[in-house]
Amino acid sequence: MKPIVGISMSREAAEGYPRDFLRATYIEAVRRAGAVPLLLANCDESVSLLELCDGLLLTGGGDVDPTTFGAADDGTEWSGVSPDRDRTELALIAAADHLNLPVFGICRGMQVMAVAYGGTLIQDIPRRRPDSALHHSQKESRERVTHSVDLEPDSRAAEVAGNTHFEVNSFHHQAVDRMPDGWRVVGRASDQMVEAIERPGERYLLGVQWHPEDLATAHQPAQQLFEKFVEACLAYQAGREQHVGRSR
Ligand SMILES: [Mn+2]
Repeated sequence: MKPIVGISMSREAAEGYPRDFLRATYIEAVRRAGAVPLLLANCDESVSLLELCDGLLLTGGGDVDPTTFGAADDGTEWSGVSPDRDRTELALIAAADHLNLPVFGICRGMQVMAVAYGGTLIQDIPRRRPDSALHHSQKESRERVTHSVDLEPDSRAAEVAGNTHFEVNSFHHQAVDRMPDGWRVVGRASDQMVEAIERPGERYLLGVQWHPEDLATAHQPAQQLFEKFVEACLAYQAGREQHVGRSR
């Protein structure tokens, strides 16, 4: 059986009603890499579905509530804050830890990983870093690349992407600020904004600030981010099947 990747979802209001949704490029990227996507709704019960999963993909979306990382509201204009989503994803990350699952975080997903392990976020790049000449909230379409990233040559991120310097897309006004203990910044934009993080060690814990799911068909590093993550999920699945009681 193919490995199963649990995928977190956005929660935002549409026409006045809250809804959970996911852009289909995430689903297609996971499928192309050879895994089965399992969408995880924003509710406490989703944590039990992780028992079925071989990996967790944390997706992009609205801002993380600053109270989750102990920050005061600094007057930033928030967009898409959802306490239900924050609570669900923080619980999923804790459960993934317990299960030793591989985790891949994209955009908000990388930020929520940093917060879950004790890091903080820059709440609004234009306010905190007005000197940045880069536009991290690009107006171009999602499959267009607009700034470069440099990855640390000895990082998992560089090994996975197969390259240390390439162009990416960018849809964020927040960024990782203080890093959690035991984690490492492994990618930066030319204005030094954090673009990739990982926790060194055997377990696959990697986050990127850009959106490889929107680039993956034409962009080799983006495609490989999904393929190598699914390889880690396959290895997890193989290990799980050796343990009586954890097979399905
Ligand atoms: Mn960026």
